Amino acid sequence: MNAYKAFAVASVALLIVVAAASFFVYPTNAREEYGYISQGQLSALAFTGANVSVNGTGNSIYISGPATILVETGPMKANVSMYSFEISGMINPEIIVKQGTILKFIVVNVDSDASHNFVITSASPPYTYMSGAGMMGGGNTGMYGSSMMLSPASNGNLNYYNMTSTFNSAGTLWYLCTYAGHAQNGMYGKISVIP
Ligand SMILES: [Cu+2]
Repeated sequence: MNAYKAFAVASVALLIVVAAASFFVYPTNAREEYGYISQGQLSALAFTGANVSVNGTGNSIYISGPATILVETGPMKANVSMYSFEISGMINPEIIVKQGTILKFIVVNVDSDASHNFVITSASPPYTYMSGAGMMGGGNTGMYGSSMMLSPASNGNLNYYNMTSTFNSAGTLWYLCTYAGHAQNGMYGKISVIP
């Protein structure tokens, strides 16, 4: 084996070791993932996955087990307030989740002229103009998680943030946008964790 070959083999071996170490050190449910996607990539994401039942007439979604939920912030739709979340085709639906469930939220800001985030809290409405002041998270902070503030879409790039929350205790929680004035104007919804 010449020196070049030995170097190449050593490099590949090192890459494998580093990749394996990253995998074990950072489980996916603890890693913050963010960036931007195109409208086409968003369309490919727009799914209702396993363990998810949508009740359109009840404006609710029931989740019986581990699932991935797509949350679009600030939908640009006629007759829909910009102070909204769109989940599985519904506006600010109640999310009913079985206790103990791990949910991955893919939060995508589809609004082209406002920033939004997605924060889970036990603080109930009504919310004030600055309701988010004490809740503002820079990442997966707080008991149930919060996305970073996502800038408006620009040049077809939609900012997203992935977060994972485990709902271990039965009770009522809320999701909201903590940008000043948004929750006050209705940008929130209920999460019911049921035994
Ligand atoms: Cu907002």
